[in-house]
Amino acid sequence: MNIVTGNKQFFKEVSAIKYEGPETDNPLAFRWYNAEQVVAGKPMKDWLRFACAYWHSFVGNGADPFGEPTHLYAWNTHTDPIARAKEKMDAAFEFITKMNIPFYCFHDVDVVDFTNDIAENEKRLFTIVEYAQQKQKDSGVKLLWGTANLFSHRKFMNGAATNPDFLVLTHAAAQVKAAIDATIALNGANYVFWGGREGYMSLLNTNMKREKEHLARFLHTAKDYARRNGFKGNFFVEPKPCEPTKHQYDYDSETVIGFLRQYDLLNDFKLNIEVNHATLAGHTFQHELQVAADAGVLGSMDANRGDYQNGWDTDQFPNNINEITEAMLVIMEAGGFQGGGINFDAKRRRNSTDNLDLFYAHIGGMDTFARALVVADKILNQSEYKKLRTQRYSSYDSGEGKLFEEGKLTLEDLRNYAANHGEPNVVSGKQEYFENIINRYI
Ligand code: XLS
Ligand code: NI
Ligand code: NI
Repeated sequence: MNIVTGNKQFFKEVSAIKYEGPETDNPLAFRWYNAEQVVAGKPMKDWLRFACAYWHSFVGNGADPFGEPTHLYAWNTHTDPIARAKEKMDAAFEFITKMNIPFYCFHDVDVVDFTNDIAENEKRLFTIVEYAQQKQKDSGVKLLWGTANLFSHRKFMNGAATNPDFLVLTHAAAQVKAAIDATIALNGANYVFWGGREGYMSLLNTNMKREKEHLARFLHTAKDYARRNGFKGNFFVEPKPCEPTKHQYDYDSETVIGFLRQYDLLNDFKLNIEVNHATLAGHTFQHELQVAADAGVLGSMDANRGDYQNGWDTDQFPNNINEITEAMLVIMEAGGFQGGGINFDAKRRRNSTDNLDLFYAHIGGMDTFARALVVADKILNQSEYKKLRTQRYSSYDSGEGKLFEEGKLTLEDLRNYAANHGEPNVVSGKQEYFENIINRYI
């Protein structure tokens, strides 16, 4: 990867972040992420496929409902929107290349400000897409996915594809069309739909059936357009149960898979699973990944973590090695992501105001995943983990258990088997033993 800067350098105090190993004292180095190191037959960079999220790292300004921005970006000073967008992209590619992050992700409005004029927005987006094409070429950085922001503008307050007003739906379509065009022009690997406002605040004013049908029709229409225009990548739906709406239609992995199946979208759509969305849905992250993997739709993930003491999407950088190790077990057993990677949908805290904090945040996140990858590989290949789990189900591997799995036994057969074999033994699930295996390899 080549470091790419603009005329100005925004992160002068930092040069390339390199792997120095677990013993290093350098806080601006990787202890675990060694891009070319081979783990289970693949270099780390190919397992992990890290991406930087444009919106958190170069747009989000630290403002919260109680206070004004605290991240005062040096790349946010121009009054001309295109000049400002270009400086922001200079900063983004400087950071991404210094971090050795191979991919990035963006919403349309992250890369350039939009107006209320559709043609003007398309023009602006294409100006900055051309700029990005050059940056990608110079650096080797690629687009993991593009998306459209269908939740910030006030016109989307009652939904985008699920809005009761058809005109609003068409405005959403205009944005999605341009964002798909941008993704294709930038050779993006995937395209994401996160339905931030696709849900309801009150069922009293909502025709849920009709709204969900509109959402499905919208996804089909967008997918057909992209395919007609040569897009070969995956579409991802990103589940989240609530926030900003009270109830979102893409609640969790199971719900989204059911929806995609019902509306015949499973050939083109997979899932993008986010850690903090899983926990908001009352699941562990591992659960959401496993559900997707079992259905063959583990597309990609948004990496972050929540806060156990509150119920918001706090989007903190990941640092929980146990949680991420358990996640990597699922991802490795699934053979990796289908087309996606690990996008840091995470933001530094409001009071982490130094440029260096952006580096520390990503270094910590990347090292957590790299370490978890190494640990998970050992657990899968050196420990009893897989064997013990398989053994729990061994009664289905032969005899009547096997016949049951094959659908060859009636309810009477099962009753007779029970009557002939007496009371089942008490068999331990060994949960603590399994938990100890994880910690032993960390
Ligand atoms: C918000 C979502 C959002 C998507 C992209 O909670 O995570 O950031 O990833 O629209
Ligand atoms: Ni996300
Ligand atoms: Ni989120």
